[in-house]
Amino acid sequence: MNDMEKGIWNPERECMRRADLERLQLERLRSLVDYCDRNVAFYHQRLSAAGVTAERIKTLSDIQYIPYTTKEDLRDNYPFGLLSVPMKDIVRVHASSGTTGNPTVVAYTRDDLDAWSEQVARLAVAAGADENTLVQICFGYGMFTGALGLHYGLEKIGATVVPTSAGNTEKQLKFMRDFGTNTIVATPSYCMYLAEAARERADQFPMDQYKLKLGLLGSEGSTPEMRRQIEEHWGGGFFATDNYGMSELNGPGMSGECRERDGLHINEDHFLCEIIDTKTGRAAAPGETGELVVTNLTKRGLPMLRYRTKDITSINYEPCACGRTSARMHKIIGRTDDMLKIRGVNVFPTQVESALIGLTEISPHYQLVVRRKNYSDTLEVRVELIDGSLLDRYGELEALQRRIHDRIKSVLGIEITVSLVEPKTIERFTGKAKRIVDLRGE
Ligand code: DLL
Repeated sequence: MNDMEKGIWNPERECMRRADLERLQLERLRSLVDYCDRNVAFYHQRLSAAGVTAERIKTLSDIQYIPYTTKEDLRDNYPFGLLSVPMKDIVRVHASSGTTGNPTVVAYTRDDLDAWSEQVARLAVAAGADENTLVQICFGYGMFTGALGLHYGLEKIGATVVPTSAGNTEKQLKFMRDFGTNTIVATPSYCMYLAEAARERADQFPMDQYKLKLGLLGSEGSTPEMRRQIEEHWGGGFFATDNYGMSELNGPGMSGECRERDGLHINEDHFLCEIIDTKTGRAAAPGETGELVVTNLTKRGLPMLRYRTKDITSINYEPCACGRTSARMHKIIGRTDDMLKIRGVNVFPTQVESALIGLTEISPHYQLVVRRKNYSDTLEVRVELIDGSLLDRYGELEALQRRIHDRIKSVLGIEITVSLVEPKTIERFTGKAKRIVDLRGE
């Protein structure tokens, strides 16, 4: 079954004929609805109120009758209200890093962990990993799903896993050089941070001491331009893929790029995806951009029916040049809730990032500061200089500021202010970068 040599871990599943796949999805959806109805009081009430039973699901489009599940539902049932099995059958618990209110708790049976490892294994192989992979996992171990998710998936394919966790730059770089680490798992921003740190030490440790060839990056958005910079910073043919997932849907493993990097392959036999119009809750037209809604067809410990991810993307059902037939989602464009609305205009941090990349005078670290003045929102983009002495050369500084301003303005279509700050003054993150500082409530 495992066909790593051809770069496909599970061809039987990843290259299914669509008709066969849809038959399997329907069978799994019906079984999941029946399971939720019988084993989770919350779902039983929701499904009964909507008049939905497994028998009512005759085609995949009948999924529309199933009510959505939201993050608020998980929080309201904190910590274990949505479990479908007794605690003795749960072998792992994770939680997402909620900044307000109760965190979102998720739980796995042994079968859930097996399915999760399988999902991650497929995406790791699609990215180019195999049993010769020696990988440093630079995600924080702990309640976050990223580290253990990738850890188990990579072990499953026979890779050598080094669980360095996030932080401790000197150790990370030393292990990379000494172990001959060829693969890194990290957020794009931390991968960039490590590359910068390696370059800063290049006098002592030349860049050719690093053997990194592959980055399985994910857990936060990044533009193609940012990826190009990360790859250039590491050099030596370093190649990075984008990987998507969320705790509520196991963690990493839902979708990821293959070597073609033309969309993120969805593990469709496990995840039934829909795109909806956030405002109306209705299905978007095929290929249209909207909010991603996911039903985890195989998860049992804490099952997830029609989960509203708040992530914005579109889905392409055309087969890929890599040979997989699985649908591909577009890189996440933003979230319905980190989307800033500035004077009526939707703004995503990724738009600002794409305007900044390619300017040699600035580093890839930036922040968007939103304030409210006279009932109107203002956006300040704080950008970090590479050379601090520019701050003393007023003419040059002003010209750079104007250039950045004009670039961002032409992308966003709204007036903004640009502040250029000293090198290394914008906070660095070992996990997800926080780009938005929202001071409107103050
Ligand atoms: O970030 C799971 C994960 C770990 C995915 C490692 C990939 C690699 P959460 O902490 O629950 O789970 O955060 C989920 O992060 O709804 C997206 O908004 C965002 N996100 C995750 N991956 C990407 C990505 C993990 N590749 C939330 N691009 C999601 C953009 C992403 N946003």
